[in-house]
Amino acid sequence: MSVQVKKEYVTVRNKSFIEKAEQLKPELLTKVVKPVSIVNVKADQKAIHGWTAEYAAPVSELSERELAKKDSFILDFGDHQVGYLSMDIRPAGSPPDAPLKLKLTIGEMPVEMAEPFESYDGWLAGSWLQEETIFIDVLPAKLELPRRYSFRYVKAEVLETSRKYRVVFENIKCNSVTSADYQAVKPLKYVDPLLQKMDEISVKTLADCMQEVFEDGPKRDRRLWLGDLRLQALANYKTFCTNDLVKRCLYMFAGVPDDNGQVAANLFIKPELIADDIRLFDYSLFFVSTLYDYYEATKDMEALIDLWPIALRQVELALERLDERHIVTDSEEWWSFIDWEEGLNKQAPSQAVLIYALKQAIHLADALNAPEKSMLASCLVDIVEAAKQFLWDEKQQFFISGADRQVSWASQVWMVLADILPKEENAALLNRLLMADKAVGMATPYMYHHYVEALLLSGEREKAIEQMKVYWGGMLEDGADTFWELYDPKNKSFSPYGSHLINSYCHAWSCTPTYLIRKYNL
Ligand code: RAM
Repeated sequence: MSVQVKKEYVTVRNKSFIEKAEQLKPELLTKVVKPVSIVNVKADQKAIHGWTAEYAAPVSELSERELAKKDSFILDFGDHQVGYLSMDIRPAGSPPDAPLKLKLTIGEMPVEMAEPFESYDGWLAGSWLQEETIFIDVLPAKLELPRRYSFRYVKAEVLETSRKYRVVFENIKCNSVTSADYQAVKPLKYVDPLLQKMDEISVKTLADCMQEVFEDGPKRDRRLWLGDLRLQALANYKTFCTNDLVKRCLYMFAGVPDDNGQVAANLFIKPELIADDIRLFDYSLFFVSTLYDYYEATKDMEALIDLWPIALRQVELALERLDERHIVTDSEEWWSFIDWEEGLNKQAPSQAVLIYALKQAIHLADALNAPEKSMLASCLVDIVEAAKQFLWDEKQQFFISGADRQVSWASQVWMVLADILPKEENAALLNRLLMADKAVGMATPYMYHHYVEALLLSGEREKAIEQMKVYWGGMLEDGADTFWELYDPKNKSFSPYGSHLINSYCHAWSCTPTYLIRKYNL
């Protein structure tokens, strides 16, 4: 699967929105973190990706180790870090008569320490893999790496010294950065230790993704995606309450729409605010959802007045995609995200996302007393009716999607979230889904989040908790320090990008257990 970008978009820059976003730029909080031990990474069939990190020696031993050519060590920082690495390197033996050639490999998971990055053959740029080859002419030296890394492990390999000198590494540390303030998070009062742990790791995942914007993943893609932002914002309202960061991100999307008024699916922040040339049907609509959730959390009327026209425009554009039956038009290219599940048809889940966002738009229009409210309400009736008439298969008792009448988890889950059937029917639909052997499945924590929330909204609380324990609990059992971008309990090396090496192991859209636990008092 790959992303094809066909169209060139003209960005319209709204200076006042961009300026507002700039004024809301957060201060980054820093903390010095030191490694906790030297480890060996060993092959282990039972471990995730077949590799495990094992304690080898205390870090203090490093200052006694003189490393020559081909020597190496791996450090474990004990937990996931996002920040800047530095270390002191001094020579031992004769005066250094040649430069030191040093290779550093920085990774979130043991597998990144074990499998050479040269073996990577996926379709995303291999430059996301974190490594450095450094030449140092003058020793002793203080090495301060300029790039920000996302990691738990650091491998140092001495590629060249000379026969006459060796090197000693000392004072290795990470200056970790985040815009999240842990002081603001209320401790949980729950007794279930697994839910407690899940909450903790979700909060850590969110914090590590909170930088100058809500990044999707601090290792990759390090940028602002609307679909991820929506879930991060929900988790944020229950934890850090850094509501201005959500506001900043909303103004950023609103600051650089295209000349048709559509917001981009994702933004680059540097060297200046740039809209990427990806448009996604569902992500654009999530501008409405994110604004709705922000307004519900803050009642910030000024922001709502500013941003409503952009939100409304996303709905109008989505409505333009409806056919004469009021059904969202399906197409081949990457037009709606929904999930990374291979072969997933996006039509029915996108229809449901439209219904979901349209309902929120109507609430916002109501809060604003906006004249568009009645137009939106009458569209909603047509679109819901159409979904029931054309996307419901009476015989199978499932929603179907696309010309091949595909039955998928995504379609059923999103139709439940769209809330077009009575609660008991939603619950029955989700229960039937559990028995359906041919339904197209789910690939990401992003989709699992929606599944769990659909269960909760249908009154299936115990099942929701059970699913969370299996899914996010499974990541914990597999050693997650922060929750991952991808996790398929049946195929743990799954990557939509062609290699598990490039997957992100601290990913925004995986941070929602804290939201689910705290919102629904699980
Ligand atoms: C991937 C990332 C990102 C997501 C997009 C659609 O690039 O995981 O978080 O929003 O896909």
